Amino acid sequence: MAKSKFEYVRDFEADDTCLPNCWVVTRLDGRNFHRFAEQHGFIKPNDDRALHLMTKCAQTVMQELEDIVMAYGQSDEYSFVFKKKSNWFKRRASKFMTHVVSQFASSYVFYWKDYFKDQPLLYPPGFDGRVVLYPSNQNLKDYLSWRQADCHINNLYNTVFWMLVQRSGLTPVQAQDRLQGTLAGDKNEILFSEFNINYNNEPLIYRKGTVLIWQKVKEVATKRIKLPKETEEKEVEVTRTRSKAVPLHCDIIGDQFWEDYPEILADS
Ligand code: DGT
Ligand code: MG
Ligand code: MG
Ligand code: MG
Ligand code: MG
Repeated sequence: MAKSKFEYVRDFEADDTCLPNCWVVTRLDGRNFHRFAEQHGFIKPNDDRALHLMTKCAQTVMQELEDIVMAYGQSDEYSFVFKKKSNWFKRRASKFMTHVVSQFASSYVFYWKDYFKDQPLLYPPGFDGRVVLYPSNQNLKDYLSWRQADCHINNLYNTVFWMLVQRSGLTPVQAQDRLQGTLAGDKNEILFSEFNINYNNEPLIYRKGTVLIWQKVKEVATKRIKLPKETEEKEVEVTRTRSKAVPLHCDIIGDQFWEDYPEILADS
């Protein structure tokens, strides 16, 4: 078919192909979730409903899209790691980013009521997205370590901050002043001596965030089948193995995680 005279406008599309052989990381983050959390009555500092909904959306992204080897999430953010050799949409950054973010955002709305039973969704949430390329395994591990260290730093701060406000009756400004210039050790000490809390016993999901990796899981389902010599249908149990994006709340900064799951960084 002949091309129209308008066809030339295609050439204005910028090439955004991701460099070959690099890990493609897409990170999304909730837009103005400070306000969103406030308006929807999120429990401070950690709301299990919100954290589990984020993970459900991330599992949906991993299951629906191609080539994601793992994901890591905390607070209102999730990072997805596409395999180095991925050629999904010819490695176009805009495709990686928009498919991840739109699938995640629609899932957030779709699954909202499963997690926030009697809290209606008051307005449509949004998420930003970015794509970053990491050429070496060490760069990728350092990226993920950076996000998990961020989770730890923020969670330790928030845990003490909300204890000072909710238990000691400090105003947010007073709590902020009290924590000004304190180191991690000081915060641990405040938690222990004033609130009898050993930070290391706080739930792992809050301290470490959530890692999603592919695992083979056995599923048992009941099926109705008709056996050859029988007239009636019968219910039988069938087991099948399926790959699922399974959540872990473990350390990913040390070597242990990467030794336990070598297939994540393995090529192809
Ligand atoms: P942004 O990302 O620049 O559009 O702005 P925000 O407000 O989303 O800021 P961000 O992403 O740096 O911080 C995440 C906010 O989400 C933070 O204000 C606390 C809130 N948030 C996330 N998870 C929870 C939670 O489980 N409970 C509560 N109460 N708030 C949460
Ligand atoms: Mg945000
Ligand atoms: Mg921000
Ligand atoms: Mg955030
Ligand atoms: Mg189309």
